[in-house]
Amino acid sequence: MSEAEILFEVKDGLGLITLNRPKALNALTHGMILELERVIPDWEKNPAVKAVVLRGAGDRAFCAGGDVTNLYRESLNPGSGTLRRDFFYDEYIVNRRIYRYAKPWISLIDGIDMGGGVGLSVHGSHSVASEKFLFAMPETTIGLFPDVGGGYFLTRLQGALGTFLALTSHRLKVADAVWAGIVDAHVPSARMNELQAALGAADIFGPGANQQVDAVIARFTADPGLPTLPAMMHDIDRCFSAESVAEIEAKLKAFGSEWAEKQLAALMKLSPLAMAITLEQLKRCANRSFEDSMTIEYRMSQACMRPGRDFFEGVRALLIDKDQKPRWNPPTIDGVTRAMVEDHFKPVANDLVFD
Ligand code: QUE
Repeated sequence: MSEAEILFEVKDGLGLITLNRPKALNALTHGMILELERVIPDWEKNPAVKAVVLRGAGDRAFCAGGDVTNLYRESLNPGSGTLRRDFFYDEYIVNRRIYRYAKPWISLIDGIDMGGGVGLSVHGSHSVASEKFLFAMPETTIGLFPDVGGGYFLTRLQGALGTFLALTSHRLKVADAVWAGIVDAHVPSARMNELQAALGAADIFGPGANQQVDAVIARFTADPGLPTLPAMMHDIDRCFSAESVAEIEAKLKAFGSEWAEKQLAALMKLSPLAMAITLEQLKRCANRSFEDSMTIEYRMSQACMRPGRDFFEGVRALLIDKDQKPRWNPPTIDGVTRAMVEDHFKPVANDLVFD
């Protein structure tokens, strides 16, 4: 008997969800996504559930992302399965359900929260993070783009911060994430269980439910320390407000600081096409509804799943063979054409469109 990958329990009026693949850093499988979509609509209507609390099992991760290795495995037998279509489709439906959820959706984040994990936490009504929190949208590292609603939430951060996080995969600790508004508050790891018990004991109902949750969280909030981003924002805005990836690279070169050189070196390792489509994604999603953003991202995801695309090479190099040497196609940003980028934004069969 293998243990369930995701656990559900209703206790003290809370719908408790535990992502339960600790050895895989709780990375989301398609099965976990389908289970979420089976249970959480019911909890939204069920009067025995006043709020949802989401946690990750083990002591390292909340959720490290989507289980991209299964997508890679499917690609080894072209035409063999539908995971490449259904995984993203069903994941984005869950992201949208969380964004529109009628009850408090509270993520207690006690470790790594990246990619697909962020899609479960950032769109909810509340999120708290411990000193073990580590955030990133690292998809350009594997030839993908910051999906799960990245186009929506990254473009609503201050200045060019979202573009910076999306392109460089830069990691944030809790103080910076609170400062940026990516999580609501810092709660020490040692007090997470106590916070959950207090939520279970609290009155949470009606139109004041979110404020009632705020008040409980406030009792456990601690100072996360000094953020590093404020001192960086001037440089981020100068270098990452640009029309193209080539322009960002040129600005970083011209800037000539140690910080700029470090960012440029980071960009040089990433998929040029992934960076180009990511910048286009952010432009297109900046003033769109959540639903429109998800439709855009679904089209992009399907274009990235076509045979021979950088995604498979990225997963191979970083997660399968672990040689850390992806051979991107095209290898540099000047090989990326307008047509290659546009190809990621066309309607697809089985399109994800919300009414
Ligand atoms: C970039 C990414 C991801 C990544 C590594 C990157 C990503 C992702 C995983 C991941 C982590 C743990 C697992 C797993 C996958 O790693 O999105 O199956 O067990 O999900 O450099 O974007």
